[in-house]
Amino acid sequence: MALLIAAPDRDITTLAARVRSQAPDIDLRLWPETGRIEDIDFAVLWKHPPDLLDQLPALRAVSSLGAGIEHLINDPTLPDKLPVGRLSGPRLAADMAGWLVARVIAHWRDFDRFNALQRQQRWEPWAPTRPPRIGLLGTGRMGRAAARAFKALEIPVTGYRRGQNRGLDRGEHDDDALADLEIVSGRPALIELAARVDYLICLLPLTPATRSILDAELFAAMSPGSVVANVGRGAQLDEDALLAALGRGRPAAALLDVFADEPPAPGHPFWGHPRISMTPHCSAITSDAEAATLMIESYRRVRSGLPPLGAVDRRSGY
Ligand code: OXD
Repeated sequence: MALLIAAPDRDITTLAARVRSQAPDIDLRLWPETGRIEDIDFAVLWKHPPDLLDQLPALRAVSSLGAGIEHLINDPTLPDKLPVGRLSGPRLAADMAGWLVARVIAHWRDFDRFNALQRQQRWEPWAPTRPPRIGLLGTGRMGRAAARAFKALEIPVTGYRRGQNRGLDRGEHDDDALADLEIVSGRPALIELAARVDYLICLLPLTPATRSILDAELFAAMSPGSVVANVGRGAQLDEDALLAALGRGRPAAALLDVFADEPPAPGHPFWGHPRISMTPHCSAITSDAEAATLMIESYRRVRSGLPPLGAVDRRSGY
């Protein structure tokens, strides 16, 4: 029995050292040094090589090293019934909530303007007369952490989730802080939500149904002065539609952490756009400490016959 980590684009040295010191009993293998391949019964993957899963005959489950699982779900060699999990803990969700609160408040309170005024030695107090209204696309762990953080600041939040039935809201009911969170579903409700909020934030998982969800129709519904933020996946944003919509002032600005191509190509219009604020896909990054603990727990669960942590519903793709 062995645990494999394969994350070719990441330095996993510290992560591996943590797993080894926290769980010396685990036979940890680091791709490409897989050792005897038949031993590997659990693999934690991030942008893994395309032919890897085919070579692992004894897998009982796999997990994403992060919150997003589309790199696994979209792998045509992923066996149909193989359980898929994700490593997404409270630290990751708190970091995401922190990014969103910081970005929204900095924009709403217009700190850029105060920075400019300071340089001009001008003293011009101003504060908004009401808190911003937030529309939060995605009510999973990340969405709930963000909603909780905004709620602590008395900032009204409405959640959106795609379907009525299940999904990212597992565990929601034991969360008293969110018991009264208004949640809407369905495309018409999403358009209506876009029209009545100041900040429309996307932290949905990427599935066929959420691809290009931030599109021209949605932007046309947004009110002048409003802002769109995307921390989900770049493919959820129709970039051309955003550029056209910003030209019309609806939305008036975009706060983006994820992009269709990362990094966007040199000369991409987003780089120098005066109303787009970019960060390089770092709103929340799984820390080695959290990943090691979750990975060990997930592996122990799988070994005792339970689903991996953050088990994904393969049919809905999240
Ligand atoms: C993730 C990410 O999915 O970093 O964890 O985007």
